[in-house]
Amino acid sequence: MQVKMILPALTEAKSPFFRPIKYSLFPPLGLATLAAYLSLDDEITIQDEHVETLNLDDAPDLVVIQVYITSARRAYEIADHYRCRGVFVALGGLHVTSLPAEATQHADVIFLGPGEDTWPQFLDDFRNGRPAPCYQSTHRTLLNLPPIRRDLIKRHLYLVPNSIVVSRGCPHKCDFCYKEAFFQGGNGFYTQTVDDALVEIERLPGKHLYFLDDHLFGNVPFASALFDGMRGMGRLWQAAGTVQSVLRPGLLEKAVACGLRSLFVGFETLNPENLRAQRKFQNLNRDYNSAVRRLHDLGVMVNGSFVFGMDDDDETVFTRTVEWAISQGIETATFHILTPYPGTALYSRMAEQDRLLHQDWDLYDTRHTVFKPAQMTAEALELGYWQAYRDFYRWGSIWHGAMTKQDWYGRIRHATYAGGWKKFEPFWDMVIKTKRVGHSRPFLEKILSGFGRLG
Ligand code: B12
Ligand code: SF4
Repeated sequence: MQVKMILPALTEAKSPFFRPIKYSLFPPLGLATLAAYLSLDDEITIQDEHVETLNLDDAPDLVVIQVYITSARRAYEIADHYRCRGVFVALGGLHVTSLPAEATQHADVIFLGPGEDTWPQFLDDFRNGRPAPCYQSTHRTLLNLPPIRRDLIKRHLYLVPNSIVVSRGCPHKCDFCYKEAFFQGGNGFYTQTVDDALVEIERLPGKHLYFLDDHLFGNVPFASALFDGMRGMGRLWQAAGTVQSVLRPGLLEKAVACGLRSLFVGFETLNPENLRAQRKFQNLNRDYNSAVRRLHDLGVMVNGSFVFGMDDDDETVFTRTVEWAISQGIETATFHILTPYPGTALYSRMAEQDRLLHQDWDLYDTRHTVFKPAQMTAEALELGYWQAYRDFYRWGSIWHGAMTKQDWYGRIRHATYAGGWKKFEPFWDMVIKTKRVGHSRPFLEKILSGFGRLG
């Protein structure tokens, strides 16, 4: 059977603000995970429109498309194209799960939730000639998974080909997060066995890893055993974690001992009222300054994530947040405009309050205001968002942040990491055009390792 798996480009990836490097980081891990359930006799291709031009001139037996909210338009276009050619089209992913009635108009079959239980069931049904129109995941497990088909990934096109997830979901329930909608009808947080996770890590060549888990530290016994098992593997890795997990004594130290060198931390807001309103209780009453200090003292760089536009935010939020981040020496920051994704508690609340401005999913990209903010205009929210990026990444700010580090190694590491991410766009464009993104990985590893001083 010929199977084509497609990750369509997100709309913003085609916009004038497109930063190619952001979309050349990670390969389509979800599709490679699903490919593992196909047979070795099947002819499978995975195409990622962020890094290659799609060839749509074929007529495989089955087309599989992963749909994110801002790739929905493009995904449906590709799906319609193949269906016109008589090809059977399967759609799945976050957006399909949020809005099945919309997706089903463009598909022969849709999948709601994670695919590990429903996808193999569908493949049996499809081969037997009686596929159902919709499969809803209920039985959630990562036990006995077939090995991810990493051989189908074009590694050289990505800066971080070694992306990995060893859990799914998260134990928390923030109102704005996709998680509750996606995992509806079953377990919302579960992990692999530690042994299986270690085997998957062993399969990855080189040093660098990026854990894409929503919350790698969410199950403490699991994370602790995983970090023990990774000790001595010689890895350098990055991941995402909460403020709470950073402050927990012991676990962070274990992570650092096995190679954690940079962490994405969801600070989201400096305002406790906002945290309460979004039910982000795990961040309440946590000392953000101590969390950053703990990470830095252990040699871990911080990518702080912040959301603007919650109901307690007025126009002072941008400057206050940026100044705090710079004063703490946070190396990189990711800012977002609050975005009510369909299916989330936040979306229902905004709809009830009649505050949604439109349902143009292309603009639900966390760069546009899609709802009526409580204490500023929609325009002010967007302007403030862009200003925050400019203010945080100007050379003066980078220098200021770098000077919070204790020695020159730390300062140079800070400046090269922050500058490398946001200031060297022409360089990244050139390496992407010449398909040499992978060649930049040793440079990334050098910075993460503090130029060799942190192992
Ligand atoms: C990598 C990543 C990206 C990459 C995506 C490209 C890529 N190569 O995958 C990049 C950097 C481009 C990116 C960008 C953004 N991202 Co992002 N990203 C992720 C991340 C960290 C990992 C994705 C992943 O690989 N997961 C692991 C694999 C195994 O799971 P999966 O891809 O979901 O696939 C499974 C299922 O979805 C399902 N499935 C998927 N497709 C199909 C198809 C079929 C037919 C079937 C059967 C099943 C199926 O089965 C798979 C196996 O279970 C997730 C968080 C997370 N942990 O998932 C956030 C996440 C997807 N991103 C998010 C956000 C907010 C964004 C941005 C808006 C951020 C920003 N401001 O720039 C943008 C735009 C995305 C958008 N919504 O339009 C949110 C999504 C919110 C939403 N409702 O869309 C997430 C969930 C993070 C979060 N906790 O909020 N992101
Ligand atoms: S902690 Fe992060 S991943 Fe977990 S529910 Fe909240 S926003 Fe979602």
